[in-house]
Amino acid sequence: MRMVFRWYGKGNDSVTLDQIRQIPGVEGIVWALHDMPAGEEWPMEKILEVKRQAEEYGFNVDVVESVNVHEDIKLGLPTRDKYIENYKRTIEKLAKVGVKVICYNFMPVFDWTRTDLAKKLEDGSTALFYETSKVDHMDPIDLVNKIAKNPDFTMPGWEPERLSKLSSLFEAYKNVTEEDLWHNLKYFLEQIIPVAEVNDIKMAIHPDDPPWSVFGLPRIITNKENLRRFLKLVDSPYNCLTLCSGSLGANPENNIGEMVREFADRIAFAHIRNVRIYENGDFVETSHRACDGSLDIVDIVKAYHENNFTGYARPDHGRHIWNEKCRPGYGLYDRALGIMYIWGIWDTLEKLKKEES
Ligand code: DNO
Repeated sequence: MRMVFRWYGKGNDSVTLDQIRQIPGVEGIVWALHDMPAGEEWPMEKILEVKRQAEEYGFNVDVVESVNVHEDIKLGLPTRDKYIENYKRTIEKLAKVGVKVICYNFMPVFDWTRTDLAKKLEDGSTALFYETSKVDHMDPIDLVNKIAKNPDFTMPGWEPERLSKLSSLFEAYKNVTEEDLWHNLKYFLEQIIPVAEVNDIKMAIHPDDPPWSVFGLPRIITNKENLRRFLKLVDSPYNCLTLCSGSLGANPENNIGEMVREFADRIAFAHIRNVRIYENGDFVETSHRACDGSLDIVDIVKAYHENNFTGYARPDHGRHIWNEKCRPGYGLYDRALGIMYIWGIWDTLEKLKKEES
């Protein structure tokens, strides 16, 4: 397992490379050009600049998260081809600086969805929270109008500057079914994966977070059957998964250890974090420790270990602790604690394995 840590870039992250360097066993940063709009070709100078910054601290830049997919590709519009061409050019450029894995997602309109970015936990820390009834009973267009009138009432990802785009996007997706989305994803993969193969870059799709339809939008990367279907769309060792325990794990029917065991050779990137699921389906992000949440993180790490996982892993989100001011879910402290928990499990398993042999 090769440990990496997400870093949003100089001036864009409260965490510094100097700090990340002091977390045991982190060999690379997970990065992206966050100011590049989806669909555009990434400029080489900017790519090289991140590489230079990372290498100054001894980090590799093997993992990019994410090269975002333009909505026209997900919608299957005729304009998609030019965005797919740009995507291919970006893959080629990233290969030139040694990138090995590109994480992306195929969620319509929104990436991850939460209703509260700072839910207070019993111990005084705060964490990302999802309230099912709030999302289920919401008419998105109604909400768009409501926010336009009262900017104090908002949701993560619904910032006023996105509002105008939101209503037209909801309109565009009105008749798009899950099967349409599968179809559009296959079209995208059939073009992208051959380029990834030639350039030795694994394309690792991130599951939908949460793994069910939100606001009536279709979502398909949600459970074991669908992961199987996804991997067969283009059956190549370069068509891979980012197996995110916290995203898939928000549905108690998803057994993450089982998924790791089934898909191990196609997992290029592991996101490891815990969530506590309540009886009504709400969930909150917790510390990584197994007993703090609903996911058996020990079994998940064990599943990777059993499979001699040599891919990349990151601690994913953390709580906000010790009064840290940071990007939601992306503080230094709790993610560093998460890494030490993962290493604790991993090193113990390594030692037992050596003693047994
Ligand atoms: C959340 C992340 C996601 C992920 C994208 C991948 O913190 O795991 O935003 O980066 O879904 O494209």
